[in-house]
Amino acid sequence: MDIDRIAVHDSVAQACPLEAMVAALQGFGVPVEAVGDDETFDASDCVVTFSPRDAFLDAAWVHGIRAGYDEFDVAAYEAAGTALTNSTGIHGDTVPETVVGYLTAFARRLHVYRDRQRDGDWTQEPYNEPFTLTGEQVCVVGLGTIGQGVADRAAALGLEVVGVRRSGDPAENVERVYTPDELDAAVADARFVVLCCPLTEETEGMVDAALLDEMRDDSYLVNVARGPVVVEDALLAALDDDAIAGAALDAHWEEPLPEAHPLWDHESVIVTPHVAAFTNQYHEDIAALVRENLDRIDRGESLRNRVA
Ligand code: NDP
Ligand code: 7N6
Repeated sequence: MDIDRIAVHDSVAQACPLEAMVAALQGFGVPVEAVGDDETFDASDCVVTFSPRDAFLDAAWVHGIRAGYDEFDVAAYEAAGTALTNSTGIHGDTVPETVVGYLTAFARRLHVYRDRQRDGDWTQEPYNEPFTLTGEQVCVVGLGTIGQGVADRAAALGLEVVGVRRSGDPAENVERVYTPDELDAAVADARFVVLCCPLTEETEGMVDAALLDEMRDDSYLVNVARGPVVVEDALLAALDDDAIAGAALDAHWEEPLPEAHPLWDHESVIVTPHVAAFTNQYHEDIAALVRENLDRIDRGESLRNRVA
């Protein structure tokens, strides 16, 4: 593969300023330019993008600036012979730090006090509501870059950590690793269930009414994965029926979450607008991945994070 141009698609603006991304990709010995939807591509192009476009299939290599690549048609990339790489590996601090924020808010009731602050309301939570993270159990579903980061931080805070992944292989700071067919058992004792897995045919709808029913009624669901991993109606029903205590949702079924969506008004729900990974260094993190792969191309090596 010979790369003569890095074309930065304007959809990257969904994660970082377009100009910052273009600037961060300079100096790698390949011309860089910002492009929009009217651009055409050829077999000497590398496209750096947030979202897929059919025209990218004409490029040599497409780099998605997200870890999740569920919106890309992997089979079409394979058929076209266009390399597709993703950005797994750069979210090991950002997303886990956000998850620690959710867990701490729920345990220490910070989200409730923030709501009351708007009304100058001094009301204190009932005696039995606040608890400490220490000694509670968290179940981390997906033990990759993000899941491991969550597990490490949770263990440091004194939580007992269990996890789920297909391989079932042990993971650092995780006391028991379950496989997806044991998901019921994995969530049963957890005060927090944190979804850190990709959206795939296997994980779509994984958190359904039956699984929510297996969860403790004082437990919290955290979704930093993708909205459709959770069955929307089942979650809304579980929240309305107090079958679980609350949820923190960064990933949603429709984004932006519609203005009239009932989740906005749930006191026990923290809604964030798909920002768990946001950082003012995102352009640098992506540039480092692209640079590594340009170097690999020069050395005739296979691409890191290649998914097609
Ligand atoms: P990784 O590829 O590093 O990790 C994914 C993990 O999920 C692996 O441990 C994998 O292990 C596991 N997994 C795959 N299938 C299943 C399954 N059926 N059940 C349980 N575990 C499974 O990805 P990242 O940690 O970088 O990102 C994970 C996902 O998080 C992304 O795909 C994306 O959707 C989402 N994400 C969201 C962000 C946000 O802003 N909210 C930011 C970044 C990512 P194994 O192969 O053994 O199953
Ligand atoms: C944008 C991150 C991912 O999959 O959903 C996230 O990486 C988007 C900052």
